[in-house]
Amino acid sequence: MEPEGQEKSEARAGRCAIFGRPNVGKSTFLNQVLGQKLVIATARPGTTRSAVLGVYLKEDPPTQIAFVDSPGVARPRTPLHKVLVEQAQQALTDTDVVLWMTEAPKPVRKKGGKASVRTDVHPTDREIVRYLEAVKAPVILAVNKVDRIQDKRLLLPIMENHREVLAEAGVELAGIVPISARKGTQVDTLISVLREHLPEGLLYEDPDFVTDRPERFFVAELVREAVITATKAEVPYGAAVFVEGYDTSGRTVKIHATVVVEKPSHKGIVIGAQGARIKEIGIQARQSIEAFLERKVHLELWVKVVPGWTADPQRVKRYATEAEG
Ligand SMILES: Nc1nc2c(ncn2[C@@H]2O[C@H](COP(=O)(O)OP(=O)(O)OP(=O)(O)O)[C@@H](O)[C@H]2O)c(=O)[nH]1
Ligand SMILES: [Mg+2]
Repeated sequence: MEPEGQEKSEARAGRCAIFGRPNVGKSTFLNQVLGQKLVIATARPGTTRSAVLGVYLKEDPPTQIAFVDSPGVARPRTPLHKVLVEQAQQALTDTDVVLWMTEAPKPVRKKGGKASVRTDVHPTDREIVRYLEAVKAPVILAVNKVDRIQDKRLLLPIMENHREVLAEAGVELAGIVPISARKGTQVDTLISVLREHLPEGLLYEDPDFVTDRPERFFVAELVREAVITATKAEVPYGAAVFVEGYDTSGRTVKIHATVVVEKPSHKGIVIGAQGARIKEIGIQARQSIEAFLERKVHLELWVKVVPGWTADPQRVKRYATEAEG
C-alpha cells in the first residue's frame, strides 16, 4: 500500500491540437515543449503548412501529450490558404483538448508618451473563433509572448476579452495560461493544465517516438525555412520544397532538394546576383539539417518555376502538404 498522500499519480495521455491565427508562436511552443527544434518557426506569418505531430513525454507524473502543430488560420483567400485552413480544421476534429493560442500585442510607443498595449481581441481571432464552436473537446487559451509586456496587469483584460469572445460563440474556456513560448515561461503550468483534460492511460509504448513524419519531411521544411528567412515577403508564400534525392548510406548524408517557386521573377530573387542568395540559403539550410540529423550533410539545391501553383487547386495540396518528395 502507498503511504497516505503519496499515491502514485495515474498516467494520462491524449491528443492536443494547437490552433490559432498565423504567427502567434504555435510552432515555437511545440519546439519549446519538446526541448528540440522539430518544426520550423519564422517571423513570417504562414510558415507552417501542414499538421505535424510532436509527442511530449514526462515520467513524473506519467504523461504523454501528442501535440499537433497546425497552420495558422485566417480567412482563406486563395486555394493555398484553403488547404492550410483544412489542415488546421482536421487537427481540431480528433483531439482530446484544444490549445487555442494567441499573442500579447507589441506595446506601441507614441512620441514622448508611455507605451500602450491593445487588450482587445485581434480581428482575425474574432473571425476564427467560429472554428472552435463545433469542437467537442475542452478549449484552453494560451496568451503567448508575455515577455513583450512589462506591466503584467494588462494580461487580465486580454484574457477576459478572449474569454468573452469565445463565450459569445457558445464555448466556455476550460482554462487560460499566459506564456512565453520563446523563453519557456509558464510552459510547465500550461502542460499541467492540459494534462488535467486528458484521459487516463498511455498512448505509446515506445519512449523514443516523437513524430509520425519521415526525416526527409523535416529536411524539406528546413530548406523552406532558409528560403523564407533569406527572401522577401512574396517569395515564401509561393515557395515549396521537394527532396528529390536522399542518400544516407555514406558518412555524409547526400541531399538533393528542389525549391519550387511560382514566378520567374521569384526564381531570380531566390538565386540572387551571381548565385549569392541561393548560396546563403544552402549554407543556412545545411547547418540546420546537420543539427537536426546530427550528421554531416552535402546539400544540393535547384530552383524550378511552376507558374501559379499556389492558385492551382490540383497542385496546392501536394505542394503544400506533401512536399517532402
Ligand atoms: N517575443 C516573443 N516572440 C515569440 C514567442 N514565441 C514565438 N515568437 C516569435 O513569433 C514568430 C512566429 O513564431 P511561429 O512559432 O513561427 O508562429 P506560428 O504560430 O507557428 O506561425 P504560423 O506557422 O505562420 O501559423 C517568430 O518570430 C517567433 O520567434 C514568444 O514567446 N515571445
Ligand atoms: Mg507554425
